[in-house]
Amino acid sequence: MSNFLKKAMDHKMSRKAFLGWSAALTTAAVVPTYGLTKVDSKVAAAKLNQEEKWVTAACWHNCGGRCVNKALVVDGVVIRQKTDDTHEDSPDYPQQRGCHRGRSQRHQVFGADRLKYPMKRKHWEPGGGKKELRGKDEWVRISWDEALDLVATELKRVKEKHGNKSIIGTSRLLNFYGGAMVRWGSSSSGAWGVPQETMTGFMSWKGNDRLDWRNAKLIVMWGSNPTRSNLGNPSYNLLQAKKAGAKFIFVDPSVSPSVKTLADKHIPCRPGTDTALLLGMAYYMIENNLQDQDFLDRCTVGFDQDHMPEGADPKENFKDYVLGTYDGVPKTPEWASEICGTDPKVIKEFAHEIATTKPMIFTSSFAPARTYRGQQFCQAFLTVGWMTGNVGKPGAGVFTMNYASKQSYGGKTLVRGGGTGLPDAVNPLFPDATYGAYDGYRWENPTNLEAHGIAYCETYDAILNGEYTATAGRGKVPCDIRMLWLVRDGSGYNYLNQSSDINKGIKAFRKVDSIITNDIVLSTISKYADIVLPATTEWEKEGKIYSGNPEAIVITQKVVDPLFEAKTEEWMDRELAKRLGLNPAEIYPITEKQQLFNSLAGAEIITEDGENYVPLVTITEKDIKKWGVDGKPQKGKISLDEIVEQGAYQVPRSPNDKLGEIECEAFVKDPEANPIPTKSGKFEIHCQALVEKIAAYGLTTIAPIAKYEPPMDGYEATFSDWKNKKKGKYPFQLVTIHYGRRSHSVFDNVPQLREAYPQEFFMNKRDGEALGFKDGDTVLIESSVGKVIRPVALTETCMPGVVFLGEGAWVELDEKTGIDKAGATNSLCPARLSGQGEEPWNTTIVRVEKYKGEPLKPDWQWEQRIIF
Ligand SMILES: Nc1nc2c(c(=O)[nH]1)N[C@H]1C(S)=C(S)[C@@H](COP(=O)(O)OP(=O)(O)OC[C@H]3O[C@@H](n4cnc5c(=O)[nH]c(N)nc54)[C@H](O)[C@@H]3O)O[C@H]1N2
Ligand SMILES: Nc1nc2c(c(=O)[nH]1)N[C@H]1C(S)=C(S)[C@@H](COP(=O)(O)OP(=O)(O)OC[C@H]3O[C@@H](n4cnc5c(=O)[nH]c(N)nc54)[C@H](O)[C@@H]3O)O[C@H]1N2
Ligand SMILES: [Mo]
Repeated sequence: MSNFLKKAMDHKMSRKAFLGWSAALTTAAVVPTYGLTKVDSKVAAAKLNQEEKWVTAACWHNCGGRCVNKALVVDGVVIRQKTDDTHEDSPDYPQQRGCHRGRSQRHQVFGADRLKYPMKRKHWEPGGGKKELRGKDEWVRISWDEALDLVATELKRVKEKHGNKSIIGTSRLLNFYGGAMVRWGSSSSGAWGVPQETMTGFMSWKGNDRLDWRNAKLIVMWGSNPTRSNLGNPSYNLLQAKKAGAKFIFVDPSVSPSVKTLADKHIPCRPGTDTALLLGMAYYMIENNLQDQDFLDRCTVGFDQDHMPEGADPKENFKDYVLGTYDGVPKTPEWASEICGTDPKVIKEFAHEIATTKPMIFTSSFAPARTYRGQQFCQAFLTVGWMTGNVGKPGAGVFTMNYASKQSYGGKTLVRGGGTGLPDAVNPLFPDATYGAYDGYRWENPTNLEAHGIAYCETYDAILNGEYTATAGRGKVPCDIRMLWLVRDGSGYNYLNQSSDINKGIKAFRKVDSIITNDIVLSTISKYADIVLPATTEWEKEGKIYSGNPEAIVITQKVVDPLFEAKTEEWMDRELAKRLGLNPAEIYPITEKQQLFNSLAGAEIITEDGENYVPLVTITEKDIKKWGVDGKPQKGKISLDEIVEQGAYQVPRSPNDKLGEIECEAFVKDPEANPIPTKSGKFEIHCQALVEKIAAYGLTTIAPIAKYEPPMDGYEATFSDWKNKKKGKYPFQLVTIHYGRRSHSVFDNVPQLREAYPQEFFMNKRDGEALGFKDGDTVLIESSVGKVIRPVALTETCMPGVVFLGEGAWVELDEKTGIDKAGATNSLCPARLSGQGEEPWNTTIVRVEKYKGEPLKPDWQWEQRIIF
């Protein structure tokens, strides 16, 4: 056994863990995997002689990767994991290999801290019951019947007494039961959604096809860290572009792992100040007449006064704003430098380089847009990108990467799964949000007067104070939230751990009558809930088709039978439906098996000429009979048995194939003949639709062109006296990165991953030393809303004045001191209302000092949350 594993195992032998473990051995038919590492190796060897089978096992969490994960099952026990070996690996046709998290999946599925039984908070009773004990009450094991009866009765009571609007939640079942209030906003892509949609006309904007990235001479990656947050193939694909000759420039407040592996140049920029940097670059380009004027004139509106969209004030053009013609403030590189911290010489060189190197890919991730009034960054980024004319051509592109795994892909979807056949279930209280819409991307039409929802950052205040901001000019509206329905239906929750201001969140959680969750572990939301229903993981369910990048789909299989008393969400919904007087067959008219079959039957692959889609899977009468489903035989490229056995289908690529695509090529060649779906038919540097849509949300306003306005809690706010540069109460800017240990909060409980990625607080060495810190010291980090302690890692990789903490650690709050020792970033980030409801995490300010209490023990040595 490796030292690493040994260490990771040791602490599991704590008494509590051991007890949980023996319980598992006696009550479960299935022996959790990691137990085998404790078992004599001869036993394992003997097991190997039994029937063994590799199955494709889901890796279902929200990192975006969707890599191939395989589990070796012997006698119902998973004894090993591996990743994609369905074909030889090559840069053109790479394997879909999983990461350290995917390969730790079995430690999660079979962890000693898996939820085993339905349970109830000891003092909860319908309507409340010592609500202040949420998060610290005892848990009582209850039967499924009792749990379902309690949940159904309470749901009925709340609906009848207070109405559907007193429930916040999204689930298929609720949609059939009158619906519920939705939380809306943007937790993931920050402010990107609306600017992208209104300025480019497309809800989602892709880059050119992956293989075309190798034609780029320069690739700018603005605020993105693919080596950490796009596991799977993106970094590998980017490396191919580098090998083919592309130069990489990263703009980031840290020398991230991606900077170390890919960058030729690193441009430091303070968080939330990117707009200033971009404006400084625009100034240099305009001053030296380096912008692609032909492209701007033909394909955009709003750059200068001669090319304004209809009805706009000519004075509101971008060029004159940059030059300071009307406001008297030229946005020179020197002006920018004071704000963003980048040397003016570096700004000029960078601007020169992007303006003169063609073709260039100019791409950004989401992090810089997860800032207060983040729209301004998106506006400035697109505008400066368009000033270089790098659109619609090989090796070029100006775009945000649309979710992690798509980074480095772009182009057409080459293979895709079909629908499950489950009919849509519309939430009557929020008709725009269909069932299954992912929480993190909810920016539906804000002018819909029938939509009843609360912005993420206003939810806790709404619960505590009884009013919220309704969109479309409805202003403040009273509300009386009684129930939180955190019963998962395929998406995350964005509560407590994952949404701004955990401390306020806990207060809000302690106000409502009841909180119901289903979960696989006692995650933060479940810890503070009343009734927790144990759910099967995806390893214990009928398979599904997963897609990540556009070239491959993964077809998973059931790996093991449900552990302990875990049940599927669908089973729970059906059982609850019966108790609520609903018809389960109406909610789920088809079985899970049929749903998988439908997605396989509906799977499509692109034709070799890249023009059409044809069925992927061949299905025979015999298959239909064997599966016991409804269906029709069809002809495809691969048999049903084969695709399930293979577990993945990937379209082979070669540089000469016809499957590539240059995004927006036709438009750029002839914009008049091929207008894009914006109001003007062109890219809108000046965009009235953006102004109006943001105004409709009713939170903050935005100018029609990119302007820098100091964000709330940005760099400027770290000073008490900006002019004399005197620092204030919270002198540091905090960035909350996506971290290697986890996919958000998921996997944070896995000790092996805890050890591999300690939850350190990163800070510039000189900053730390000035405060008297030594590397590894436990430090106290404090914001206006909370306190955290963590070991400090002093490093040259952080920009001075900027500190970093990985988001997603499971909060461990000591209520006496108000200190969270786990280092959950949302213990520190205040909830603020901005633009389209984007959570402005990366504009947060903090102070740091030496912690006077006991130094922290490494968290992989902490006790796990084992209940029964
Ligand atoms: N390991 C892991 N991977 C993940 C996830 C995960 O939880 N864990 N989550 C997935 C999901 S859902 C998403 S949305 C994506 C998120 O992907 P990203 O948004 O790309 O990830 P982050 O780590 O937040 O930030 C990327 C880089 O931006 C820099 N940055 C932060 N703020 C600013 C800023 O204001 N300006 C500039 N110029 N740079 C800034 C950070 O230092 C970091 O190096 O990741 C996905 N991948
Ligand atoms: N400060 C800060 N906060 C952030 C971010 C940031 O950059 N900074 N990033 C944000 C981003 S980009 C995103 S996308 C959100 C994500 O926010 P969430 O979607 O809330 O995060 P997850 O941790 O993925 O939540 C998944 C939940 O589902 C449960 N779960 C996992 N598997 C199963 C299962 O099989 N069945 C059931 N029933 N439950 C399961 C887990 O225990 C967990 O409670 O976080 C956001 N939060
Ligand atoms: Mo996300």
